[in-house]
Amino acid sequence: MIFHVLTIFPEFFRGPFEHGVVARAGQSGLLQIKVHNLRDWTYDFHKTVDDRPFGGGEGMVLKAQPIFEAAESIFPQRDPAKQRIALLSAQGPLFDQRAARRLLEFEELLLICGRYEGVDERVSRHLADEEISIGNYVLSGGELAAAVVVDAVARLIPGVLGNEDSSVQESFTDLEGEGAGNGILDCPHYTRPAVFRGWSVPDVLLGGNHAAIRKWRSEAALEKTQRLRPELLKPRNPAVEADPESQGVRKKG
Ligand code: 9D3
Repeated sequence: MIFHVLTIFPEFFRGPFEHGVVARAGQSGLLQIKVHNLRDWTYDFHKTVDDRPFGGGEGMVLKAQPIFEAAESIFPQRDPAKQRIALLSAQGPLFDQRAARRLLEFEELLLICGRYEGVDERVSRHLADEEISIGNYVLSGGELAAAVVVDAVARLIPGVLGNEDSSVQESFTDLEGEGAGNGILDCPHYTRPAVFRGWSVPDVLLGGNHAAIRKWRSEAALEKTQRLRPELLKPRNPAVEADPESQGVRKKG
């Protein structure tokens, strides 16, 4: 899979993508990450990417032209079935594990990072296939969000994790499941020592009774979910399963 990131801060991505699973996957050829500098598609001396908003108001808006031209040169033969264009913006539908799985189906993903007060709305309406927000909080730009999306999608690529199976039995996998599964959290984990500052590891984990351990883990996972994420145990709106577009999987118009 090829990840393209379009940004005015290409140097931002040196850190995040040069470590961990993403870096190793890059070295083994399972994925490619290409960071593009938006200013490469400007023609004026100052490489202007932003301008004042029509109608007045605070702050600057990223211009449509450099973003459209960048996308057109990154995807010269645009095939929407194989190439996905996503605009990282605070206004988008929330990114989750289900969205990560959905993006995995594309051969190439272009992540456009917003900055300043916003991005010319024509990018959202006439270029991007979808908008993505990573959460209900205000960031100063889309770069951190793009790194999150790359990480979440990249680790789902078969062979990217050392253990091919470990991505299919972890905390949020159930959330992606079809049908009734609402998903619950992973069970708690402990390692040595058996007593740390007076806090003991549950006795059952120290014995070799694997049936008892399985039972404890499943009960502890449920208890932890109830305590930390009670909303996961409530039934989900079935309309979302029937109509993914209601969760922001958007067709272009
Ligand atoms: C403070 C300005 N806001 C209006 C009151 C709008 C706004 C513009 C630009 C809010 C945030 C940003 C920059 N953020 C992103 O580009 C962004 C983002 C985010 O802020 N939160 C969660 N996900 C994302 S993805 C991109």
